[in-house]
Amino acid sequence: MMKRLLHIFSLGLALISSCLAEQKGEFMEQTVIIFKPDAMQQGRVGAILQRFEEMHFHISGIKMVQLSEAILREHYAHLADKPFFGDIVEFMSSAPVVIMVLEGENVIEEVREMTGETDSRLAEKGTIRGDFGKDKGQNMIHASDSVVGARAEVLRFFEPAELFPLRHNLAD
Ligand code: IDP
Ligand code: MG
Repeated sequence: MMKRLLHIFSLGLALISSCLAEQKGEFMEQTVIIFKPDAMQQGRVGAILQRFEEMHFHISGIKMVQLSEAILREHYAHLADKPFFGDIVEFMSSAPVVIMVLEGENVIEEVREMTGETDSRLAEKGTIRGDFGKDKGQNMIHASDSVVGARAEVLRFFEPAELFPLRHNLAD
């Protein structure tokens, strides 16, 4: 219990300090992308990554991992009361995934636009989910949906040593 409280407290502190750093212009906006098991199995990682590179977003971290049920329960905590919660956790832990941090001006919103609706069947053609996804569960990628959400996700999935951010100084 005490350990969990300390963990939440340190996460909060890190969140506040990194948001302040961003406000001061020391960091560019970041977002977290997870190439879900369907993207991995259908060989879509390259095609999707190419879209991000064509937007000139900077890759500040990228790795392949097998996500644990514990980290997925935390990541999808906002859906814990939904009947499909167990299915997402099971699907996302069914195979290793590629996870990355992308950086760029307005990257969170732009990537969400490129990603399309949660339900791939409703996502517009030209979006990642519209072009490659199957349905609501198998929708190719996760992408952060807000600055605060992205910060928490960067801290959740990456160690500082795994990140190579483009520091930008407004005075340069
Ligand atoms: P998002 O990925 O578009 O941000 P969220 O509402 O945050 O959507 O949901 C997270 C993930 O949970 C979705 O990407 C999808 O894989 C899964 N999910 C959401 N709603 C449903 C549903 O109604 N059925 C099955 N899976 C769902
Ligand atoms: Mg979401």
